[in-house]
Amino acid sequence: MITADILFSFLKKRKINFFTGVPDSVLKDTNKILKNYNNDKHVITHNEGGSIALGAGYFLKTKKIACVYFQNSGLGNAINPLISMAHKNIYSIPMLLLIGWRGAPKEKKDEPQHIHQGKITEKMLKLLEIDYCILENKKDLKKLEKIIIISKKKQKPVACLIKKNVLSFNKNIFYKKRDNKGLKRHDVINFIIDKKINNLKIFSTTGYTSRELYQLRKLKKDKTKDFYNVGAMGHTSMIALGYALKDKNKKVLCLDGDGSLIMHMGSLPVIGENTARNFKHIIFNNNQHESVGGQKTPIKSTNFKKLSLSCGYKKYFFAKTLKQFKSKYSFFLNSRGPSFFEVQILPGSVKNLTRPKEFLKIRKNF
Ligand SMILES: Cc1ncc(C[n+]2csc(CCOP(=O)(O)OP(=O)(O)O)c2C)c(N)n1
Repeated sequence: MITADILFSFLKKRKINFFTGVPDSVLKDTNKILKNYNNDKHVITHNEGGSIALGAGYFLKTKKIACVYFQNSGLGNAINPLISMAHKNIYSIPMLLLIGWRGAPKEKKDEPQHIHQGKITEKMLKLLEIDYCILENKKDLKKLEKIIIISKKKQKPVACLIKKNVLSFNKNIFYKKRDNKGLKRHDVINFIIDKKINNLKIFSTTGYTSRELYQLRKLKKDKTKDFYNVGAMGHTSMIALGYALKDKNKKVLCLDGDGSLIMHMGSLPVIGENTARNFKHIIFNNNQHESVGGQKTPIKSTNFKKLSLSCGYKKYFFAKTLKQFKSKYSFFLNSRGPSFFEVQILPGSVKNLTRPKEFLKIRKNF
């Protein structure tokens, strides 16, 4: 184990004091430090490719290397700018990638969507010609030292892999106090389930949204089949659109999060242009990546009404209380879509949250 404080003071001594990335549960202990930095020192981006690019821009101006952090599931998003821009054959941009290693081989079993990615993470880094080290304890800082030197000398990206539970984590440090009175994601999901609308197909996004939907169905012994998009963060709406375009008799409901939505926000005009009347999009807006530690999403000035309507959605709805949601839900479902419903929620989830499993069975039954 190693604490985020030790890691950060180590990096600071090596003049690495600019951070950009996409939050990850493995690295969430770093948040207690990062949340105090302003955008001079820390920027949370929409996706991991964006973080690589931002780190490159930072280098162009400062000649200093950025620390780009993300979960290994985001390596796919990062690959394009790593290969075609930061690689030594092109602009040769040094940077340090701090990668949360879910599904690491020989570790305690992780969720299915992390297993293969975990297995191939080292191979992917090798293919990308990225030197890397594995950080497990304080002694490994020596290895980190070496790869930072390589990055500076050879002017190339290098990586440090960090497994689950290596960075110690204190939940109370940065979780906002739960406000039990406010609207929660599961209140809305609960209502949606209880409405038992026929011909409704639900697609849910990565993290707590899918887990809560799955759990609440189970608790209610409700056998309705949903599609839980546990991986492929940010792509739920496209999966739902593909289905909606081919089954106009069904209402297709995508349950999204604000972090997921902005990760691949380009999907909005695609949905708008391919006007699927039956497409209904709910975004649970809690202004944070709650599922991985509550880090802020960069959407403070985003106006989802203007955004969705300007992308071609036909209708926009808004609710911040369950009463408001209940009164608008039927209008939303029956509106001529694509329709967008922004639901402002507070953090807070169901106790002992389980996880969807048996994905092939889910696919078959869906
Ligand atoms: C490509 C990728 N990057 C990062 C993650 C880690 N991750 C899982 S859930 C999540 C947060 C999702 O945030 P949001 O959609 O706002 O939903 P909330 O957690 O607030 O319910 C993140 C960053 C991931 N699974 N995949």
